[in-house]
Amino acid sequence: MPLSIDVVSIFPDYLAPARLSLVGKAIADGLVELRVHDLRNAADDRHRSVDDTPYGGGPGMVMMAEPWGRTLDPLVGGHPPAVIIVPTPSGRVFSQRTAEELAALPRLIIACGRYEGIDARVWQHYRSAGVDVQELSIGDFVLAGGEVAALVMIEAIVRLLPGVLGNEESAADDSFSAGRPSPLEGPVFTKPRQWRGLGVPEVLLSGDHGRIAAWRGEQSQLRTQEQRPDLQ
Ligand code: JBK
Repeated sequence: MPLSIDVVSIFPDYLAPARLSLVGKAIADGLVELRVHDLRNAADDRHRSVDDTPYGGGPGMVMMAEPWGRTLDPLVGGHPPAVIIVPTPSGRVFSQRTAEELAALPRLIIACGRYEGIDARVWQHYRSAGVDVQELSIGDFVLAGGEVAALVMIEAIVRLLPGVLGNEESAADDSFSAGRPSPLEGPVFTKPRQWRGLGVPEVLLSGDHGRIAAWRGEQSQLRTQEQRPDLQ
């Protein structure tokens, strides 16, 4: 069965890049079904409003519960049960482990809000109805909305699905893969052997797969120490 992904956004065109490249190929190959829904179709006034001022005051607008409820009800209803993912800077940090867990599920709904967020009762409601709602952040920085974070998560998840990567580019060696001794990949080189006076580390030309693996392990460790001492 293909992985089913429903994305809800007020900017459905923001998800267009998901039809390109690796994720686009996975869709074309029938490994992923991607549907994008315009939240404004569930608005109930002439202006198609989906937000209002925050209770308690303060800057910005908050997305109203009703359009979200109307849009999510028919998506949440199906079988097998869907998990709702909410990209938000106040969520748990999305990691390679999260991508691996989500890639094992059959149905994902990604709810893209604007920065000030969605009325919290929407998630209260679906959680009390038994839905797994996961608020996830792609990092400690501020975006204009959840759409780009949704694209990031979709790409990280879809490339892990069986049949998406060729044997050549297996996900096992990637940075952050479980099972790597150090989490970051080291430097890589390709032809030509000399470029602007710079050569390639001799070991990579040796054909000695044991020495090459050992060298890559050392480089991975150095790289991690240098760039991400927090991971050591
Ligand atoms: C951020 O997933 N995020 O990290 C995210 C989602 C929506 C808005 C944001 O500012 N950081």
